[in-house]
Amino acid sequence: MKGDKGARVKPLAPRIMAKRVFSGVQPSGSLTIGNYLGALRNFAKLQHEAECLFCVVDLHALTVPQDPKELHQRTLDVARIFVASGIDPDLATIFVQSHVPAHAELSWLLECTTYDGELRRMTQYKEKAARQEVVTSGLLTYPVLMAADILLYQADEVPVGDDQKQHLELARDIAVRVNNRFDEEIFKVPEPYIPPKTAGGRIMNLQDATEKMSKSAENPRGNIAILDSPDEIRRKIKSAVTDSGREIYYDEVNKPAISNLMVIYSLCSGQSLDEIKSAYVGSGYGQFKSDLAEVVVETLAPIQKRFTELSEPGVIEAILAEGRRKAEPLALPTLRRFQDRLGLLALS
Ligand code: AQP
Repeated sequence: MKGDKGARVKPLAPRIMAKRVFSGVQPSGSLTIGNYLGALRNFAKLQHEAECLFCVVDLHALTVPQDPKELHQRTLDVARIFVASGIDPDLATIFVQSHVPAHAELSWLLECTTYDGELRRMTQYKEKAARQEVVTSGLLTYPVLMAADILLYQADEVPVGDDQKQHLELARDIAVRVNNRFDEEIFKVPEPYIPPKTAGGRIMNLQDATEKMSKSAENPRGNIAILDSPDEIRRKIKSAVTDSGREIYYDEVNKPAISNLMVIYSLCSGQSLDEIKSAYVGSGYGQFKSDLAEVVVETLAPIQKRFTELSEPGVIEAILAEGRRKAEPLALPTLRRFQDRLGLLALS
């Protein structure tokens, strides 16, 4: 990325890539190491082998109450974290969902082909609805907006964490339903790319290893935020729950908390789970946790440094403006074709 203060990002000639990848992140809280290990890290790798669109899905964040000022700031911050995590705006398209109105338009059209029962079954809806005093219809229909995000770009592949698996299956079902109805490939049926748990597909909460680490969690002690200071990271890892015994080995069923910490250690250090197990034979949890904290601090330090550099006014805004310029022309032909097949009147 070449981005001096306020500089416009130089448009490059389009690269010819065999596949197109789309993924999004909600600006609904401070991004966690779960978002990084489960999603962002993979985005940075994929940009070298596919045409990638990475989106700050701000409309999704509105499904639960948001403070407008915070939402505004977080939208910029998520885009900064994309770039700070290694996504290069010269290689990938980075943009904000609400900047391309076709997402919301297609979402409505797809809602009219999705069944109420399909949405009410969604695990994430049930979990999030249970935590809200008032449940908006947006929380229920959110997976349709996610389907629109993906189908609009004819994405071949969608890299996500394990928690999004069910939503992706719905996006595939919707695509197949529409294609069958019109006997034509209106939408490409996307393939999920979900890393296994040991490769970061589901990083768990440090205070409760049965819960996914989540950026909007009520208790921030269970999360490591990408922007946490080194001391916060050390404190949170020190107070992370552990399992009975003192041995360190991977066993998701009997040692879920230690297994989760080992996965974080492994992904941050590049060491295998077996190497970590051997390194800590007989040493107990204390030493392991204190080393883990340093490994996490070291992993996040360059991202935090880059994030600060990107906070110069105008830098991220220029990247997002360029992203919208690249994304919208990719989205519109799909929307127009579907509108036409549905019988909506176009005026020339
Ligand atoms: N704990 C996690 N482990 C692995 N991957 C994760 N992801 C989220 N949490 C974990 C992946 O990060 C990407 C962006 O997520 P999102 O912003 O679309 O929302 P989410 O999946 O609902 O993530 P959060 O952090 O739990 O957000 P909130 O608290 O707002 O609901 C996705 O690919 C996701 O799978």
